[in-house]
Amino acid sequence: MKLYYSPGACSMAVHIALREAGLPVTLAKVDLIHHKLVEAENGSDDYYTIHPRGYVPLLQLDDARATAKSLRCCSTSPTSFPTAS
Ligand SMILES: N[C@@H](CCC(=O)N[C@@H](CS)C(=O)NCC(=O)O)C(=O)O
Repeated sequence: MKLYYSPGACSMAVHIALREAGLPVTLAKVDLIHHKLVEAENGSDDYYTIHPRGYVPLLQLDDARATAKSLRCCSTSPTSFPTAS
């Protein structure tokens, strides 16, 4: 799974919860001032193409399901996430 995060933002709680749970996670850092990915993906650094509101956290599972709700990321099993749309 991949966590889009920004240092000092509320994504930190999700990051801590995932680490505490021992779940494997890839991190993608987001510049929240400019809503840009620090490392471009698929040739683009525009974070709005990944999250239309430009918010973190965004947790993507390997099957493309995702959630952008911190509480859901922390309290719900990743296997029950809704399908991203
Ligand atoms: N409802 C979201 C809130 C997400 C949120 O407000 N994230 C803030 C950082 S703590 C953000 O990404 N702000 C970017 C912006 O306002 O452009 C959640 O449950 O985590």
